[in-house]
Amino acid sequence: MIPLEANFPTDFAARYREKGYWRGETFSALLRERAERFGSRTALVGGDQRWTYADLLDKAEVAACGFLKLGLKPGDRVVVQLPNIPEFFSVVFGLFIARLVPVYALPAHRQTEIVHFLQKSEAAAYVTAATHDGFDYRDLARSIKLERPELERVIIIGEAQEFISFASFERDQAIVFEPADPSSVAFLQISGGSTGLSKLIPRTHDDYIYSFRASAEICQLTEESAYLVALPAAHNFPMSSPGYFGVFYAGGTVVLAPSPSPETAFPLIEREKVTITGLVPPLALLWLQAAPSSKHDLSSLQVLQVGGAKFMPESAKRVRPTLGCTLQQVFGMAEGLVNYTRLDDPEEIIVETQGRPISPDDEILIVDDQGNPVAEGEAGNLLTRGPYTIRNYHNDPGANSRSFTQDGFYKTGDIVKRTPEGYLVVQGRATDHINRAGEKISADEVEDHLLAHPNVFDAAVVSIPDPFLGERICAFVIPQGEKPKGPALKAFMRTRRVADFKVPDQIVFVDAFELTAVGKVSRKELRARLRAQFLGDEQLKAGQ
Ligand code: OOB
Repeated sequence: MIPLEANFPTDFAARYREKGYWRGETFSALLRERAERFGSRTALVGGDQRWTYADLLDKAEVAACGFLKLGLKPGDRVVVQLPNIPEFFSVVFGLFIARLVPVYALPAHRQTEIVHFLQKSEAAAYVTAATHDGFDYRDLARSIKLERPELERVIIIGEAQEFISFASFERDQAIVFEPADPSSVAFLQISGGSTGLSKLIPRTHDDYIYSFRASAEICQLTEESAYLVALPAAHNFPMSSPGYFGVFYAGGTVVLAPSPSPETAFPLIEREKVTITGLVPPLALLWLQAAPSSKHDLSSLQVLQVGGAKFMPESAKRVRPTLGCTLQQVFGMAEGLVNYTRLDDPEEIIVETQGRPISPDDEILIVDDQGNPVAEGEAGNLLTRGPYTIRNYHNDPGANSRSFTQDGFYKTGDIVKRTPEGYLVVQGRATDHINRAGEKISADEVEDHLLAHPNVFDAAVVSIPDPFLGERICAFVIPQGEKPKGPALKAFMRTRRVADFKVPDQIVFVDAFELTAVGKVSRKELRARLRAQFLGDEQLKAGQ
């Protein structure tokens, strides 16, 4: 098995410890300590369940015993694909206690993505729910097993059918839990996937706990805080910015929303007196639209965080007057670096910028395409290095050489500029992915699927600005033989067993891609040209 490595150089690691960022805390020790300190306080509310901190520890220990009794060994990786249900937390903390390594998949992922995660991480087990949102994950598990018969352990929350039932896990007094090494990799997060399939991001106890401990402080969380998990729990934003881990750190309450829609979220905010939540921009727009006529009392909400994609100043301005709370912009990435506007910043900074880094030791470089620093205030490529930013992806030498500089800076792919106060303003990005409502979709990956269709000669996938989603996926397709219909191509994408959010929103058929005089054009240039052509061509736009 390929070892999990974080690769922080020893001098950096020593400095991060010396400065008190890395304190040798681990997830399991944290939960134990919190259960002792806050035992009877409510940790978690989800569906009709309310768990205290003591309940959460108890259930996580039972889960840990169950996983170990299946023959899993410390260090084994386990793909976890669960919706926002309380068991997400008993599973994840159970894995931490057993020193197993969660690999987080989103509920929207399908066979192609899950198989990729299983393979890349060499996972020994897969945990999922029986059904969610009208989808049967047991059917998914069955077809995954056909493709990967070596996947022996499939654990189901709910009616397990032929699989292993999570409900059958029992405590075993004979099992002794060994403490984890705080500098070891605690879990694998998935990248947005700017080129090809998602990469796996190794995060250590030390680095990740620092990021949410400091985030909890920036967001002024206390035991009285109630955080609504409106986004999928597996995503880095609700996980740690400050997210539910930040709330557990502070001893507050985590409230799970099965859906982020105002109809579901607003009653929960009223009932549980939610104080803070995080949304992607399209959801924030929906909430802004729904709030004025809502009969629910949203007055407990103190902070609305918005991040994952650019929140435009005109929308940002509306948050305080409409919802009566403070907006906090969050510009982060699963690879590490997270920026926040601070709660007491002037309104102009809150509205116009995407915040500044968590840590004084987050190093920020803004460089031109040759790697030279741009003049202060100019836009350039954002590179970063710091106490909670990874130095490498797991099991991916190609991505590692592309995404990191020689001296260990992560190339974010984002184009930013920095204000004189040190706040970042996101201007765009250098890579060709599509940021669709906060979901990052690789243009390469979608093109590859389209090219598998017998009547597709070539395809170029680009992002098109969208008033609601921020960006939508547009595929330019050159047909061959019988020209397929747009809906048929979309249906074909679905047969490729990928997450639905990767299916192009729009398909434009063209006869050819314009070539340069030498007859050669990079995909990047081609996409840029098609995009410009689309945006300038009223006929193309009207034809959709
Ligand atoms: C968050 O994480 P990822 O890994 O899904 O995506 C990271 C990318 C960034 O590199 C940037 O391109 C984009 O998402 N992004 C933003 C943004 N926040 C993220 N672009 C413009 N404005 C923003 N506020 O999306 C994520 C992770 C932790 C906290 C928040 C978001």
